[in-house]
Amino acid sequence: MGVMRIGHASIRVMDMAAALKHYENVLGLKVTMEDKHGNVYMKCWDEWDKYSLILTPSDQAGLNHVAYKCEKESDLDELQAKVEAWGVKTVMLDEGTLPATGRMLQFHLPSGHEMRLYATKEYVGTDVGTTNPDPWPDGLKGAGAHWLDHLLLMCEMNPPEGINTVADNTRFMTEALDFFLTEQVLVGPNGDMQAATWMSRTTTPHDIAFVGGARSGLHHIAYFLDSWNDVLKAADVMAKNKTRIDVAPTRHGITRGETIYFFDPSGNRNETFAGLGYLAQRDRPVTTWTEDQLWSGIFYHTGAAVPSFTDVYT
Ligand code: M3P
Ligand code: FE
Repeated sequence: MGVMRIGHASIRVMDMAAALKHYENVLGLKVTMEDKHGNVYMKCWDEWDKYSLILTPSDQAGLNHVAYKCEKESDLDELQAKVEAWGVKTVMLDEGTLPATGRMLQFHLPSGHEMRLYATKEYVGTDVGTTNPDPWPDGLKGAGAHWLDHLLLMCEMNPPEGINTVADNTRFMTEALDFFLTEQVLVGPNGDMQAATWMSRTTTPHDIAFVGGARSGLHHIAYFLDSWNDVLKAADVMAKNKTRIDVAPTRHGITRGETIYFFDPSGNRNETFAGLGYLAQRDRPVTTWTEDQLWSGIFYHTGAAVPSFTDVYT
């Protein structure tokens, strides 16, 4: 009951043709639909709902909203009551507000990011079907990403002013949406201030993450790959396509993920992410990273600070 998983991200792009080339040729998504406003809807081969990415034409990059899929329509009513009781205003958007999608519960996280919950989206099936399926389809392009895995949101944090929307979001997601905490970075003189958190509703280390920054924004959207070998191959694809790589293949201490960070042509950061990390469970003890080991958590091998990684985002 409640939230099952990440459903889609709606992001702004400045050059639709360049964005399409990127998401098709580098990540391997396919276009499934376009609307009369010029928005383009895409999905990965291993996803079964109509879309997981909406590209909207704009003069600026960044996130419009992130949506999570609930199990049942009635979950939306129950969660609306819980979110409102927590003190966050909501709007129930009508079915069809987004094409091929049922009604959506819309609200803003304490950090200001727009989140939507929905329970119904048109089923189109994966590219291998459900009867005696092959392990992967023919004709995959680029990295051949399996699915949209998670988002990382930068959240306004200004401790002298008493502002920490990482902690606020984490409490909201726990209390109102029943996510559980898997990992956190604790900072400050008493080592008790949440500067970053990773949260789950599934059995993987994170379905969403929050990191403190000067302003709220989108740090990255991440796509799942099967293996470290696929991560290496994805980097080859990026080099061939002259993709702007931010961080070449390496491993996170946090989540144990195997990763590459790179940018779409508008400057939205993407990640390809492999490894299930560990079995995330509600009773698993929360992993804590201390301020002095923060960068080992982010880039395990070097442990070296890469300021542009946390300072540059849309
Ligand atoms: C991940 C991940 C930051 C850490 C990022 C970690 C931005 O993206 O998937 O575990 O500090
Ligand atoms: Fe990530």
